[in-house]
Amino acid sequence: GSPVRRERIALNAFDPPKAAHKAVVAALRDDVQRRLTYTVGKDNADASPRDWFVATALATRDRLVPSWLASTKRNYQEDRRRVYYLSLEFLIGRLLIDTLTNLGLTQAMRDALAELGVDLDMLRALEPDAALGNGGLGRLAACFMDSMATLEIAAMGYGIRYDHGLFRQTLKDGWQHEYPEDWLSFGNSWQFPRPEITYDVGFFGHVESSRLADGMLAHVWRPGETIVAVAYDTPVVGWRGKHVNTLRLWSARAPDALRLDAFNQGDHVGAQSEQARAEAISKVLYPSDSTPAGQELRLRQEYFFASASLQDLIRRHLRQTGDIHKLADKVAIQLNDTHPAIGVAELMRLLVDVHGVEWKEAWRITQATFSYTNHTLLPEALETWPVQLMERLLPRHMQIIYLINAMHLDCLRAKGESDPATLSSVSLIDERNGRHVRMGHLAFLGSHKVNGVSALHSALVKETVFKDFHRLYPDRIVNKTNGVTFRRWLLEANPPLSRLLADTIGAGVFDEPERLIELEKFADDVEFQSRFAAAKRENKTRLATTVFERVGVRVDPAALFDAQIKRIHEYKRQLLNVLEAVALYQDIVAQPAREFAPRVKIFAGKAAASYHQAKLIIKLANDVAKVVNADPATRELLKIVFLPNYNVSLAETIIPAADLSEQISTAGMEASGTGNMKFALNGALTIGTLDGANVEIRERVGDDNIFIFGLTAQEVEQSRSKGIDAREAIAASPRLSEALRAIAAGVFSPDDPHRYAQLVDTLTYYDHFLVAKDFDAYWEAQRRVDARWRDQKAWRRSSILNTARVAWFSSDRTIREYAQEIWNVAV
Ligand code: B1H
Repeated sequence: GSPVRRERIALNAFDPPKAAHKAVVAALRDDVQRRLTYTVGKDNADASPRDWFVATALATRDRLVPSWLASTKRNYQEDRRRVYYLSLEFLIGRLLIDTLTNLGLTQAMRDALAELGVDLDMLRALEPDAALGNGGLGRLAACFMDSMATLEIAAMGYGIRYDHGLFRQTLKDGWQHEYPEDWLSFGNSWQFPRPEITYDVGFFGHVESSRLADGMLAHVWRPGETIVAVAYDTPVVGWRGKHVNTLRLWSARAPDALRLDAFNQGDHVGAQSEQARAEAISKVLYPSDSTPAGQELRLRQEYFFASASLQDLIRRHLRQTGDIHKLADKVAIQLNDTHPAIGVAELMRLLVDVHGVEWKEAWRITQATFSYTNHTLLPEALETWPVQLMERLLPRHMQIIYLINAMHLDCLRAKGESDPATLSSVSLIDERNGRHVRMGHLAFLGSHKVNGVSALHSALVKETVFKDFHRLYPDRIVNKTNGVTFRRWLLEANPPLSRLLADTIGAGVFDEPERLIELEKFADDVEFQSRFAAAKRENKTRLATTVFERVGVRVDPAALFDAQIKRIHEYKRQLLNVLEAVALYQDIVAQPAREFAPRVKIFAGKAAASYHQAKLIIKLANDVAKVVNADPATRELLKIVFLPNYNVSLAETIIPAADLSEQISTAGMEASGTGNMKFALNGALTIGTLDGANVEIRERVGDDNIFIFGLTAQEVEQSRSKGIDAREAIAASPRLSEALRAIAAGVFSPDDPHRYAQLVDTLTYYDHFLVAKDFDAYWEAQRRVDARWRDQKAWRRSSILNTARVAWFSSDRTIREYAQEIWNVAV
């Protein structure tokens, strides 16, 4: 951006010019007032806090619309290459403070509302989280949208406007219960409905083939069902409001809102049911993180949004260039995992059947346009669809997939590849138990670049799932280590630290995060250390209040705050953490004279509703917490809390307050992690395995400022190949034995002493995630944590060095790499 434009919006929360600030405050106050009166339609005296929220959100939105329209216009006028990010998940969270921050208007809005007698922080808490995602994959998409706008890339996100996002979790007696989430019940102030932007999306039916004059076959798909996709746009503003992109989410409607003919014939119920069937497609987010649902409705969701998005971007491209053959010159499409991979077949269909492009040319365009991000290696997570289902639901796409497969296998045979095992492993069809279409293979073949999300994960992608593909196409797989937006995860989530950074190294650090490295020279400065600790303390006090409000447990902000917050999954090993808590509790009870570092263990996270083992682990954490917290013998040395309904907003409260970040997955299983980056940025020290991006975090913060333990990915593989019976490992660890004995004996479940018998059994005989093998190393690493904590000077130094050295994990860096190495767009 030019210095002039910077100046105009340099209403940086840290340094607003006085006169300008006053004028901005007055204007915002009048705008909010006008919105309250004329849009909400309420008198100040009658306005509820929610009315004020809506008025404030709309007044804020008004401030980004001019930049949004200008960005859109500029994209057209400069005929810019466009990036489309296709994702079934966008885990956005709240937008009020995010938007104000990016516009540099937070303080001004706070002052404007104060003049109206309204408190911004009270309004902030009223906004429902947009929870259109499960976990890391969805949150990554949201961080990427922020960074693409910040880097002024002409980008658009495409997804589904679910009526209901990720379920709301409550804990009743320690058990998880799920309730529908209802983020739209009071409207959505950020979205612009676009009822005029609609596309037909077909399902079922048959394919008609006819011979053309030139002897070629033409195919027309006659769908048996048509659903209408309706667009809803949300502006996505980048840092300093320079550029605004669009997140376009599709909602499903029946072709005619109410089939009037049926209605008139008195079949009101029949007419409604057709509508209900159509609208089911955008009704609810599938609530499984890392394991696909495999149900027909999920495939309908995937095709629905892939088709609508491709039709929309092709229409835009044709309006701009009039030449379908130039699509790959003007468009890059990123597939966020395989969820939109059916788009490869859909683009081929649109090019060949609808736009009359010759097959080979269509394939060239498709490959040059798409690229694909893999987010997991878990075998159960790799999407496949039964051929029968695909043939029934999408008959033309099934034909196209067969044609792509034939072309692909012919090409390999022509290159001399004849090994049947290789050919069957790279086939798009898995013939092993019932025929299935492998969506990962389709995404790989249809893309010019395939990427993993951390250095370790990308290496494993080459060695495992895509081993044969990698040998055949050695240049296709690349690494793009994940990142997080520092706007949300530092500036907005952690005002005390942000102010300190601005004071110490200058507010410019939010334009150039690399300047965080300048903190290094303050790492041993006692004065700075105490200010750094004071900022942390402020966040911890705030979290202590939240903890008391939500679960009624008093925690001491002076204790070490140890947090593991993420989806509950066996591979993430919350169980390992709970076992360590039990062992620690037993130590405290057994050795009352020993010195212990006071600790608060904080858990939060949701389990997929059908994932029984994960739900039992939640119950165990709560059972252990109940006993430990009630036992006077712990003398406040150990408290355990499980905060319900983990979401983006709760993460924003916990992460800035954490001292210790638990990243303890079985090595080789967490593709990257992004919470790990957020914690380190906010000065928490990591205890973790050499998994995902932990490896790269260690490289940057230095071995002395992170607590690494446990088996490496290689050792995990070797260990598993020898068997997963854990009896030997348990016998070798008196501490683990004792903890398991107590759990199995019902010490933490006196109301149901056998509750954990099966869980302990499974761990003993089928320890697939190597909890037992890693236990002693984890315990020992935790005691290293204690030792560092007792030396507060050393702890603060490490904490400062974490913040100083993780600038590289900004999603701006990640997106710059995608832009240069995958999308071929200038940044
Ligand atoms: C990640 C998923 C995922 N990997 C299937 N895979 C889903 C798979 O609904 N489904 O079917 C939903 C989500 N999510 C996560 O992606 C990884 O586990 C993290 O390690 C990684 O940081 C994140 C972003 O790359």
